[in-house]
Amino acid sequence: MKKLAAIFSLLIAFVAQLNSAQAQRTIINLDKGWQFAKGAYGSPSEKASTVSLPHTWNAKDVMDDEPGYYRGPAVYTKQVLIPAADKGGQVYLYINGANQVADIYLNGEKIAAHNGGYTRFNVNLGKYLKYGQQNELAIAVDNAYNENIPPLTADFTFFGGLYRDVYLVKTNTTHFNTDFAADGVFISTPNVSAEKAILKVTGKVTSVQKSKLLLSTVVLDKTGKKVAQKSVEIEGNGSENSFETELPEIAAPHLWTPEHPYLYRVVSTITDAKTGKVLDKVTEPLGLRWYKFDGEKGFFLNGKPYKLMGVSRHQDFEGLGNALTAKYHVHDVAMIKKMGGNFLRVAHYPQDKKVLDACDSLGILASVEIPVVNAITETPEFTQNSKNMLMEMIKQNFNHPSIVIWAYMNEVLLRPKYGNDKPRQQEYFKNVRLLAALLDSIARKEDPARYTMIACHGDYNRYKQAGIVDVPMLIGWNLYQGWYSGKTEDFGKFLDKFHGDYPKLPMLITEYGADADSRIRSLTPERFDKSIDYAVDFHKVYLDAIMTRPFVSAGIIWNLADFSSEERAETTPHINSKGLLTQNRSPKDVYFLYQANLLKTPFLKISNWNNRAGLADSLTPRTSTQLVRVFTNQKSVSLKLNGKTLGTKTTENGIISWSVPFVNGVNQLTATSPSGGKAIRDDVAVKFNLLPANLKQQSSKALNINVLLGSKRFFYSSAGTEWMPAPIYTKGGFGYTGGTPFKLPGNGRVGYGTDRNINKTSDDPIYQTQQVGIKSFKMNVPDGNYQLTLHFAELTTDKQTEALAYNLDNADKGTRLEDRVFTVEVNGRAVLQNFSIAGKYGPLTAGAEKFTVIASDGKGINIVFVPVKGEPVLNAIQLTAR
Ligand code: GCB
Repeated sequence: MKKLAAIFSLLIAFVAQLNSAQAQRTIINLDKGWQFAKGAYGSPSEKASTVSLPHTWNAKDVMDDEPGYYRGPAVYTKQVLIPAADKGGQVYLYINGANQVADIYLNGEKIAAHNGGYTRFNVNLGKYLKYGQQNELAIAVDNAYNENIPPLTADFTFFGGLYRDVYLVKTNTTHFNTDFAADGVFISTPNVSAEKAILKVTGKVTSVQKSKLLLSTVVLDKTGKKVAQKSVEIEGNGSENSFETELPEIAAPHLWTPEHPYLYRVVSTITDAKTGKVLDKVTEPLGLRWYKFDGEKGFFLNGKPYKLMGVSRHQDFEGLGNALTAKYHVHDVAMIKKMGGNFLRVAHYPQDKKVLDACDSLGILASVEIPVVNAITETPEFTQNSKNMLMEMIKQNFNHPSIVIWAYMNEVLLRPKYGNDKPRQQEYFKNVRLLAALLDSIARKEDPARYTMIACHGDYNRYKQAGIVDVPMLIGWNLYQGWYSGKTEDFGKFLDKFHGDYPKLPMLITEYGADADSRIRSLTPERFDKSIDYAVDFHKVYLDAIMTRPFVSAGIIWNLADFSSEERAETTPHINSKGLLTQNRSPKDVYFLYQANLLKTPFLKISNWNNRAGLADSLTPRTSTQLVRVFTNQKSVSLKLNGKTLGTKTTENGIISWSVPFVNGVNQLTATSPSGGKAIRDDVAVKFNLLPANLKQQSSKALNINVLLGSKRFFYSSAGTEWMPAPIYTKGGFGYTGGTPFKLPGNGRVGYGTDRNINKTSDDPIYQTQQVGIKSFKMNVPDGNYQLTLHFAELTTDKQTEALAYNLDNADKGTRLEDRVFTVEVNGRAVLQNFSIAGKYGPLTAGAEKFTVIASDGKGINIVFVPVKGEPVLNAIQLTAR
C-alpha cells in the first residue's frame, strides 16, 4: 500500500512538473456565478443573490431621491475548481477593481487585503489552494469612508463593489514578475525619430529554482511581420532577477499619431534554455512617438505642434453605476474621437484597462491620475496608500503609448483644513507639499519618459504660496470663471496672468465646464440656469480663449458625460450635468459645438432642442419665432422650414443662429451646405406647442398650457410635456400679475430659484423656481371645461445643507422656513383655503393641486392669490381641456 502511495505521489509530481515545464500562462475569467450579500464576512445582513461581474451594489440606490447610498461591507463568494494538474505551477488571482477595501479569503482563511478602489491587484493563491477540489473564494469589499485611503471626498459617487473583471492567471513557476499586478515587462522608447526607433525592455523574471533561461523580445508590426528581435540568456536565480535589453534599431518606423495610431506588438518570451520549452509569454502594445511640452509653444508630438483638446471621463453610466462592461469604455473613447478630440484625462482615478487600450488604438493621448482629491490625511498610512496607488498606476499602465502624463493630486487645496488655526494650516500646507514632492519624485524615477502633473483649482495664490506650483513638470488648472465665480471673460485673463508669472511652466486647462441639464433650454441664457444654451455660450468663450493662446497646451472639458455625484442636489439630483453627453451618452448641443470646431471632415448638425413651446408673436400669423442654432465646420449653411427657405448664413466659430418662425405642431427643419461638391445636410422635426396671443383663437380642446413661474427656462419633463416661462399678463392673453422670482437668501449668492433637491419629483425644475408675492394668474381661454393644476413647493426651509464645495462663491447663509398661508380663488370660488404648502407637503417637496374649472360667458379663468400670512407663491401652472 505504502509503495502504491509512493508511486502515486511520484506520478503526481511528474504530472505537475510536466505541467510546470510546459504551461504558458492561461487566463481564466471568473466573472460569472458569484453569491453576493451585504454585510461583513461571516455575518451577512441579507439573503445572498447570484450576481455577475462587473457588479456594484449602488447602481440603483444612487438614483433615488433620498440622500445617501450604501457605504459599508459586502461579500462576494464563489467556488473555484482548481484541477490537480495545476499543482507545481502558480495560480494568481487578479482583481481589476474592488472599491475600495478588499479582503481575500480562501477556504475560510484571510490571505490578503488591498486598499484603494481604482487599481488592479493580485494575490498568489499558491500555498492556500486545495488542488483537484473546489475552493471557496470570498472577496469582502467595503466602500465606507476611510481616512487613510484616497479619495477622502470628491464630486463623484464612490460606488462599492467588484466592479471590474476578476480572473485567475496560471503560470509556470518561472514567469514574468507579477509585482503591482503589472505584466512584468516595461517598454521604453528612449530614442525615436522619423529615421529610427530604439527600444529598451526591462523587467524581472520570477523563478523558484536555478535554471538557464532564454529571454526573447520580438517586435511585430501591424501585419505580424518581425521588425526587431533580441534574445539574451539569463540565469534564473530561484527568486527574482532583473533584465534590461536594448533592441536593434527599427529603421523608418511607423509613428504613432492621433491621425494614424500605428501599433506594433512586443512579444516577450521566457524559454527554458535546456529544453526549449516556452515558460511564459506576454504581449504588449507599442506605439513609436516622441513628445514634449513647452511653456511658450504648447505640446509637440513627433516634432509637430498639437493643441490637446479633449475631455475628462468618469466611469459610470445611467442605471449601471460604475459596473461597466468593455463596450461602454470603448464607446466613450470613440465618442472623443468622433468629437474631433485627441486627449483624455482619465480623471480622477485610473480606469479599466480597456479605456487605455482604446486610446492606444484610436489615437487619443492621455493622462492618468491617482485619486488624491480635495484633501489629504497627514498620516503615514495615507502616504503609503497614495504611494502604492501611484506605483500600481504606473507599473500597470506603463506600456500604453497613449499616456504622456502621470498626475497625482486634484484641487488638493480646495477648502483647506484648519481655516481657523493659521499656524496649523501652514503645517498642513507643508505636509501637502511634502506628499506632492514625494509622489512626484516616485513618478519621475519610475518613468523618466513621462511628465508629472498636478491639477489645481483657480486659487492660484494658494497653490503658489504652498509651494505646490513648483513641484510638478506640468501645471493643470481647473477653471470655472463664469460658472462658480466671475464672468467667462475672466478665464482668458487668468491664463495670461499665470503665463506671465510662469512663462516656462507648461500649462494645461485640466477642467472647464458648466452644468447643462439636457431638459432645460433658454432663449435668454444666464449663469446657473443649467440650460444647454448657457453651456454653449460658456464653451464658446473658453474654446476661443484656448485656441488663441499657443502657450495653453491643452483644453480638457469637464466632462465627457454627466456622472453620478451623490452629494449634488440641483436640477438633476445626484448628477453632475457638465457632460457634453447625457449620462446615457446622448449628445447635447455642446458636443456638436466641439465637433463643429474640431472635426476636419464635413460636419453639420441642427440643435437638438426638438420639443418646444412658445407664445405666438402676434395675433396673425400664428407663428412663434425662436432662435435655432446650427453647428457646422462649413463656411455657410442654408436652412429650410417646412420646405420654405430661410436663407443662407455664414458660420462664426462653428455656429450659425437663425430666427425660425415655428408653427403649431411639427416643424421640419433642413440644413444644407455644399461640401466639396457633395451636399451635406441635417434634418430635424421640431414638435412645437404654440399658444396663440389670444387664447380664444384656439379651441378649448386644443389648448395645452404648461408654464413655469419665476423662471425664464424652458423645460421638457419626464411626462413629455414642454414647459415654458410664464408671461406677464397682457390684456386678452394669459399670464401672472404681481410678485418677483424666488431668490436664494444670503449675500451675493447666485442661483436660479433654489439649488436644493425637491422631494417627490424627478422634474425638479418645475418646482425649483416660483413667483413670490403673486397676485393673480389670468387665462383668457374660450368657454369650456378644463383641468387646472397648480404646482407648489415651499422653497424656504430651516434645514441647513452644506454648500457645494466646488461653488466657491456660495456662502450659504442658511434659510428660515417662512410661515406662509394663503387662499386661492378661481373665478371667485375659493379652491384652496388658508393653504400652507409646507403644512401640507413639507418644505422642498413637490405638491400638485388639481381642480376642474369651467370657463363660461367669455370670462376665461382668473386665479387670485389672497395672502393670509407671508406672501403667496406659485411654482407652475397647467391647464388642459377636460
Ligand atoms: C472640480 C473638480 C471636479 C468637479 C468639478 C465640478 O473642480 O475637480 O471633480 O466635478 O469641479 O463640476 O464642480
